[in-house]
Formats: sequence, structure tokens, C-alpha cells
Amino acid sequence: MRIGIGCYPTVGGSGVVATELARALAAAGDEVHLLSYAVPPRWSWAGPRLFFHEVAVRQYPLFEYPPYSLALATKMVEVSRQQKLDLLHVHYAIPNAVSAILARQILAPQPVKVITTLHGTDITLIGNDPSYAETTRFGIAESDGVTAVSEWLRKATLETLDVPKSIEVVPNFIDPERYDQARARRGPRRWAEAGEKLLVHVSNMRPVKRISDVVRVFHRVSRDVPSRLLLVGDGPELARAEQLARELGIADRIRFVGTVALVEDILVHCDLFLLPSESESFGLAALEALACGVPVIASDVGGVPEVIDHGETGRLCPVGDVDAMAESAVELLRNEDELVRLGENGRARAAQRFSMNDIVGRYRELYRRVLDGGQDASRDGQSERAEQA
Ligand code: GMT
Repeated sequence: MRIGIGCYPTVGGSGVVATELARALAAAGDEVHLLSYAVPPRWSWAGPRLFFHEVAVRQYPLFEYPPYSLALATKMVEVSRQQKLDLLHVHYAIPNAVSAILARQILAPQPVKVITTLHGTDITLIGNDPSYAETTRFGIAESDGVTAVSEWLRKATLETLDVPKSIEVVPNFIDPERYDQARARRGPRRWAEAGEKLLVHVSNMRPVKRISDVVRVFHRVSRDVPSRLLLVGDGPELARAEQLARELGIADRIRFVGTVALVEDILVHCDLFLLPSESESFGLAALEALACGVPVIASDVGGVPEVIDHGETGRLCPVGDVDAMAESAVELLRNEDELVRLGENGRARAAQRFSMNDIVGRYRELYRRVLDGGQDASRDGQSERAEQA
């Protein structure tokens, strides 16, 4: 197949999933053309069937806000024609789905098929905002196939946007083999003294991640367990987290690692992952931690319980319950056997349920279905809801 993939090139999970999918599809024999305004962090040029097309956004004094959606649609048309694409698979509905639908209309009578993958905030935070709700609903309704990364997000989309569409759940994935390779490389243990435990948080440091809770949980843990915290990633809340750490007198025990290309190089050497998010449609970073054999303490929100099994691969606590998270962390860090048990369970379950080969196979199967015209979206959301009732 000849596949165009549209995504954000930022460090966020949707861009990571799109990039990893592009690489896996190319490795499986498809020709993949990735379209975005910059090269995503996990992009690799290795691979003969992998191409990147930059969406250039022309500035003009009239534009306070240059129309990226139109530049993206134009690039989608150009690449679809030149590369004879079979389909466009866009990640994150806003504005990518609407740009793809516009491209499909322009390409008629030789249109491409459009598949949209919903990632979370494109529905829960931004997509249902009155400024975007109608166009988000349109982009989803008009797509030839729609997927959501969790069952929770599928339901949330049908409920919040009341969109007349069948949505298929295709979860995010990891490549279990990658993590074994990372174990052999030199890790962040060099930042800790012998006997100290390493806690870690990886994110784009946006308000929804509740980074100050990470710092507060670590503050309590570090009183009881010799430990250090690694904050991996960058974003708007990082400076506030640094300030809080200084106020609490623990800044010297926290390593601000910044953005890293291979997050597994850090994760495989850590003892516990913290994810106290306000909302999370899936929690890709938590899945990556499981794949590295690291138990996760997370908020019991959104799609997180579909990734973390409470008591088996980690612990789930109410959002904002810093005490419960800290207590769980101390309990686990003091019980090496339990820590190892959860870590081993996590690795096994990540490989069983979210292995790259299986999930990428499901996307390819969806592509074929859509190209054959008998795509999943033939039933509408109303009839699906009626069936469920
Ligand atoms: O976090 C965001 O603002 C958007 C998005 C992203 O690009 O990182 O994150 C979402 O997609 C990830 C990949 O599917 C999921 O693992 C994250 O849970 C989800 N973020 C939220 O729902 C807050």
C-alpha cells in the first residue's frame, strides 16, 4: 500500500504513535509518506520506503494566524497525486482530519481514502470546545474509517461529540524487542548513588499532566526512601515544577533530563514511573514504562485502567491524591519482591496486549477494509448505540 500519514511533529504521544506506525509499516513493505510541519523526534531515515514531506506555511502580513489547515490540505493533495497514495491516515483530529477531507474532495474523481485516529485531547479538551466542535465532528463523520486509542476515548467521543460514526478501538503499541536492546546501554543509574531508587516521569509537561503532583509525591517518598527523580521531557509546566522543587528543598535530588530521543534508554534503569495526570486517553508513556519492566503509579482516569492493571502492573489512585500515590510508592519501593513482580507482569502484559506486530497488523487490516469499500464506518453511531442498548 501507499500510505500518507499526517501528524504533529511534537514530542506528544500522537506524534510518537504516528511516527512509530510509519516506521513499522515501511518495515512491513508499505510505502509511507509522512506529512508534517517539521520532522518528528522519533523519525528515522533508515528504511527505503519511508519519506518525509514538510508542510510549509506561508507567512503574510495579513495573517495574524497563517492557515496551517489549508497548507496541510494542499500538501496532502500534492503528495497524493505525485506518489499515487491509496489512503491518508491522520493522527489527532484537529485540523488533520478536516484537511484530509478537503484534500479528498479536491482529488475527486480520484480521491484518497481518509482514516482518522483520535488520541485524546483532540476530543476531550480541544475537540469539544465550541470553537472547534462542529469541524471536529465533521472531520470524524466524513472519514472513511475512524479509530480511537482506547475504549474510554471511543465512548467519550460518541458521548461528547454525538458523532454519527462507528469508531474502532486500536490501542497504542510498543516493540517489545527494543527494550531488551536498551538494557545493554549505559543508563541513568550514573545520576544516583548506590542503593538509591530511581523514580521517573516522562511527558510533554502540559498542565493536564499535573507535574506539581509528581514533585509532591517524590517529596514525600524521598523522606522515607533514599531516591532520586528523573523528569524527562519539556513543556510549559517545567519551570513551575523546578520552582516547587526548590521551595520543597528537593531540587538537588531531581534531574531535569529534557527531551530524549530514546526514552527506553532511561526507563529500563528506573524503579517506578509516576503518571498523576488529570486526564489521559491512554497513557503511552506508561505503556513504555511497562514494556521496560517498570511498575506505574497513575491516576485512575480515562483510558489508563486499560493499560495499567491495579495491583498487577502498578497502582491506580484518584486524581490529585498525592498521599495515596506517595504511600503506594513507598510501599512498593520498600518491597523489592513486589516491585519485581509488578515489573515482570508489566513487561509480559505489554508484549501480550500491545505488541507492535499485532497492532500494526490491525491498522493494515483496517486499511484493506477501507480500500475495499467495506470499511468499518458503514454502521452509524446511532445504530451502534441502539445495539448496545
Ligand atoms: O496530550 C496531548 O495533548 C495530546 C496527545 C499527544 O499528542 O500527546 O496525547 C494523547 O495521545 C497519546 C497517544 O495516543 C495518549 O497516550 C495520551 O494519553 C493522550 N493524552 C491525553 O489524553 C491527555
